[in-house]
Amino acid sequence: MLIKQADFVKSALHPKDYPEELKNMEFAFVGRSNVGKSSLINSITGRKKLAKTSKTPGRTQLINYFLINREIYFVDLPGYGFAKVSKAMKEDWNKTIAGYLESKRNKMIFTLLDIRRIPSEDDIEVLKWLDYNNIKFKIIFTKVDKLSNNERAKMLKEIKKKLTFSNDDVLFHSSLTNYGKNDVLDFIESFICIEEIDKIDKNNMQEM
Ligand SMILES: Nc1nc2c(ncn2[C@@H]2O[C@H](COP(=O)(O)OP(=O)(O)O)[C@@H](O)[C@H]2O)c(=O)[nH]1
Ligand SMILES: [Mg+2]
Repeated sequence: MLIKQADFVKSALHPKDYPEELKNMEFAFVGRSNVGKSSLINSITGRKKLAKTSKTPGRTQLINYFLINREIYFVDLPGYGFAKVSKAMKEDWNKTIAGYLESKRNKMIFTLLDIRRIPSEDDIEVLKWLDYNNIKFKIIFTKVDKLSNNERAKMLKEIKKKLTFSNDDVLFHSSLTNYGKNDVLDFIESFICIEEIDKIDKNNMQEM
């Protein structure tokens, strides 16, 4: 997929404030604060300042909607698991994230994991919850520029002690070098195509 257009649409806190759903499904980015959600959105859209990134974790507290090629939304969610905020603030953010995940939006969730870290309890909880609730998701390992191939293989081995997956089923990305950018874009494109075919199938079934 070639991204020709990417525009900020709006920030929202509650489902009632989300923009009206488009014909196509939307793609949301979830993960711990600082894992690289906003940077990933900027990398794949080729727009350096579209989503606000920050060295200080926990800056994005709202859900940010971006319209891509006038046909799909990218959704930048607040990060979870940032230790240095009050318990009340943490609860508010978790509510915002859960509100989105539990919403009936037609969505695909990218769950971002830092390749240098063992997944946290929060990460595992989110992945289990998505799986249990049959919500489509795809793991993207971020910041792969920070490790050599050797180190990456070692980390993956460690991470697999906590999480079951095959290397072919996950994506790897670096916002610094744009490594893996096309893999993410191809995945999104193929997903939109599958959705289209599903819709055609459903329509045909109704006509039969
Ligand atoms: N080296 C490197 N740094 C990254 C990468 N992605 C994000 N960062 C840095 O990590 C920090 C947090 O990124 P951000 O996108 O704001 O994370 P978010 O909180 O998940 O949205 C920023 O300082 C980014 O520059 C990456 O792929 N490689
Ligand atoms: Mg962010």
